[in-house]
Amino acid sequence: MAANEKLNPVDVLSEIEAKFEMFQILNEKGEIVNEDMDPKLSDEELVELMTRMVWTRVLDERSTALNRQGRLGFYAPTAGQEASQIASHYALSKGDYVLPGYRDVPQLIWHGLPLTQAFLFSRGHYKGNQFPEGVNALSPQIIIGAQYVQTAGAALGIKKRGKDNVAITYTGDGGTSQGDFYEGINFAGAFNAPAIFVIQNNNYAISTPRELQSKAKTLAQKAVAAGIPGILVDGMDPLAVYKVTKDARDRAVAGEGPTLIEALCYRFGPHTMAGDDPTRYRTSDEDSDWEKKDPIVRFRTYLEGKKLWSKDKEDEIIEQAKADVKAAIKEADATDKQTVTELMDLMYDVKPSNLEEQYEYYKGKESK
Ligand SMILES: Cc1ncc(C[n+]2csc(CCOP(=O)(O)OP(=O)(O)O)c2C)c(N)n1
Repeated sequence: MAANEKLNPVDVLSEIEAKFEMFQILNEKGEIVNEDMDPKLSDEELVELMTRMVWTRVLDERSTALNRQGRLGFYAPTAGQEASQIASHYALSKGDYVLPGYRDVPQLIWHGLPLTQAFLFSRGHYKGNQFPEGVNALSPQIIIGAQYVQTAGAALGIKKRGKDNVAITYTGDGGTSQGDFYEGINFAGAFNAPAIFVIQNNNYAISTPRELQSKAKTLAQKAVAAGIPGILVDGMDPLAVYKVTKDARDRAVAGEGPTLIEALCYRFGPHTMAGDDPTRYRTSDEDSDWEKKDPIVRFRTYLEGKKLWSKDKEDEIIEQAKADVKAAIKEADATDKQTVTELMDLMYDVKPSNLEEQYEYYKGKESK
């Protein structure tokens, strides 16, 4: 630019926005379109990743049905988001810390949370929040965006302890409109903390379309203001999601700080099972356009082409997942009901005096 030429902020913005193109490796037809960036997972790893995605799709179908039968409580469907959720998690190590949103129960399960406990969480039972030792994770966050601030803190803790781990968190597109989102990425950037911030942009915050959430052309570009790398990825492409998360993890562990990942995806089902009807705000054309991008369909095509996958293999996983769900719900049913006094005992070391009376009241009722 000539010295006397005025800097034009409109041009600066356009230049920045144009740089955020969607990164893809495996296209809708199951073809590799970006050979140079292929993470080159081994055959075994590819099969394991597909197995986890198929298993998770069955879990979603079964959880939705269990909710309709009144056997589960809160449930946020996950079908369509398997690449964003499972492939990003697959790039992590066991010692990493997962701070999920309410839709991210699958990542918790693959991080080691027993399925029975996930079901108890859904039922609002406190045992669903008592994670086993070694499962480095928090319970799913219900307050939109709050997990972004917690993740900055968790990542700083990892750094101070000199551990070779990261803290990863997930939010939706709606979550990026919250103050906590900006505070989290800014703080992690300022402290060069080993954090990975994933936005699962499924195009809707309940019924509010993504376009109404922000004037920003991409959500990934919000990283620029925090001075951290941001990348827009095809969230229906398991190889691309794996690759960008793995790279982000490598950078974080090498002391190079946090990354913001925007994964473009779609939820095939309703927002939650609490009465949302997506036909009121999405068209069937939009649904079918996204169904063509299904991460499981394209990954299946790719693996079948490599002779790594078959219908028999998939049926085996489906049956296994159904059996796992059946066993876990049976165990959840057999768990003792929680009592009010138990909740109070867990909550307080020394109970406030105004609760003593209530405590004694419930203790009397429970012993009857
Ligand atoms: C601070 C806060 N405000 C409002 C809500 C109510 N609420 C629950 S889900 C949701 C939409 C979130 O959308 P998004 O972040 O895109 O995530 P998605 O559900 O699509 O995964 C809202 C507004 C909440 N839980 N927390």
